[in-house]
Amino acid sequence: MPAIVLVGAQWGDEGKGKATDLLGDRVDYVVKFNGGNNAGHTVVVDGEKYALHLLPSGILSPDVVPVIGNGVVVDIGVLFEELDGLEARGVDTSRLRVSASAHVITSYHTTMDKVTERFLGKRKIGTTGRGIGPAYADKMNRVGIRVQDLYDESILRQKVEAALDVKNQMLVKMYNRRAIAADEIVAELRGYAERLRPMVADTSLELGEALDADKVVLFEAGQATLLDVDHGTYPYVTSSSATSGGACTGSGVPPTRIDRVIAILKAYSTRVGEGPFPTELHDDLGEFLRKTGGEYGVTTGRPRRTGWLDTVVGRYATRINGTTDFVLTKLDILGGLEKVPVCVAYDVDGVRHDEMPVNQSDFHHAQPIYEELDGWWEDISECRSYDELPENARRYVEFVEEQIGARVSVIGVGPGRDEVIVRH
Ligand code: 2SA
Ligand code: GDP
Ligand code: MG
Repeated sequence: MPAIVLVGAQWGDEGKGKATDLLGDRVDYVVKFNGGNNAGHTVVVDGEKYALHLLPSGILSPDVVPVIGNGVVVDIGVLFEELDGLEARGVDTSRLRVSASAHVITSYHTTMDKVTERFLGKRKIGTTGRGIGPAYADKMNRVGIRVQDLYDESILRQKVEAALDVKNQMLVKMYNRRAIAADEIVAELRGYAERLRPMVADTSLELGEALDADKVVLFEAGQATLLDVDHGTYPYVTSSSATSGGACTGSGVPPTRIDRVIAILKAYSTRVGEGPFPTELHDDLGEFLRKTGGEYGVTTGRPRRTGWLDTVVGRYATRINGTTDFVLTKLDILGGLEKVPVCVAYDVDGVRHDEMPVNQSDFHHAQPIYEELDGWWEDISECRSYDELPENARRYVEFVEEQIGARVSVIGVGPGRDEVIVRH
């Protein structure tokens, strides 16, 4: 299994970081291919908790080469902070590779992100404020700055001036803010160049060579299927390709080399930021899931919206990603409930939908149709084999498999590295 893609099936925070870390022993490269420091992955190793934002989770495994692919947007100041933080805790970060073609997030992107959200008011997206959308907008507008541009001051200056042209007019005329000086940005970026230099690489070439040599490469998505710019709940999405197809465009490794796609599905649903969420709970049960599941943003600390599992979303994640198997995380959190509702379809203005409605307005009106499964009281965090799970927990897993049309090969029963059940 040389090339594996790992994606989030819902709205993020399914436990992708832990799943990547789990595979760590059998993997040679871990590649981040989309997003930037908007991601928040929590990995617990030997009781120590690590929160990663920009770095691929593979950075914690000593034999893994972590790679930041061309599809990522890199805030280099944040990258250095994150590297320093890990080094201070004894993690060797020297293996990191950063694509020369990855785009850079500068301070004008974070400024634009925050200003735009404020300007949108009630129509805001609820972004993480990390400059992600504006950096991808510049990339598409062909006024982005790439990592390789840092090494030629005159090219860098021309590109920064081009990028600031329209933005400064907007900042001054529309938002009543001061213009940003190109000199400041050039100085900041040039200040990063030498420390970054040894990490910069043609990562597409290195990954191609690694696959030729039968190395195992894991592509780790940031965010998730319903936050994908094409396949998510647009416009309430992030600005990158978070589904499995993004692994190819975001790394320069072609689809013909991908062997397996693992989607991470949380046993219930959460979402941060704005946008439709059919199974959202606004009651004590929602609070129960948030408290018991520790559902607060890893990057921003925002409380996450919570709700029951939505298998229409799971089915969609199977189709869009070509999922070969699922990791079902946080099953332990559902313990102690009399009944566990699972959404199996939607009612949209009196019409049943078994698949995700293609029309945005329909999805905004979707009312969940639930099937109620019997709950379990036992603490399952000590279970390490499928047979040890209470019967009703097993029934839950099998019901989910039936609904999403794919196998659940791993079940999470706690945050720790070893708190999993691997099914054979
Ligand atoms: P952005 O900043 O432009 O990517 O925001 C656009 C939408 O994407 C959502 N988004 C996320 N959703 C879940 N988790 C994310 N990572 C962090 C975490 C989030 C945090 O792991 O907890 O700490 O708040 C993430 N990143 C982006 C975002 O909420 C917007 O809806
Ligand atoms: P990611 O963005 O998908 O990597 O997920 P986050 O790290 O943002 O959120 C997942 C949270 O759930 C983290 O705090 C993990 O430590 C935790 N977690 C992962 N798997 C499990 C599990 O099976 N059970 C429990 N209780 N916690 C888990
Ligand atoms: Mg997260």
